[in-house]
Amino acid sequence: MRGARWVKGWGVGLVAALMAGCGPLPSDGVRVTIYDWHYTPTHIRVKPGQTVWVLNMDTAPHSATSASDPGSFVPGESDGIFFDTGPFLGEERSFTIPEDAVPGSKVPYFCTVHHDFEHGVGRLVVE
Ligand SMILES: [Cu+2]
Repeated sequence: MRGARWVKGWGVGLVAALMAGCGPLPSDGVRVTIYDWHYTPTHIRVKPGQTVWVLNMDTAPHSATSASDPGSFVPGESDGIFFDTGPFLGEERSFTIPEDAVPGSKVPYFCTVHHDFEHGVGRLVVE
């Protein structure tokens, strides 16, 4: 019984940690949370050199992958920027915007596992 209680307590702690976004966000970072099959927020604004942290709180693996065209659902480069977290579950992954990214660059991103199913298309804009 004591062991079961400990496991339950650990589970609540894990959920609390996930709800908090796995700890403090670095001051130079931006976070996208995937929950209920949606990117939140859907549109993010980033500065050159900034790190984007992607936290998957769903029960299915997802990715955040750049595409050259918002309708293609094929990994690709847009305005010289490419990123791909790869499919992942139960953790947080990150990518960094190049220091020489041109302000005004627009990068659509999507999930390589599910394409547009439920997710919609995320949009990243360089400030
Ligand atoms: Cu997905």
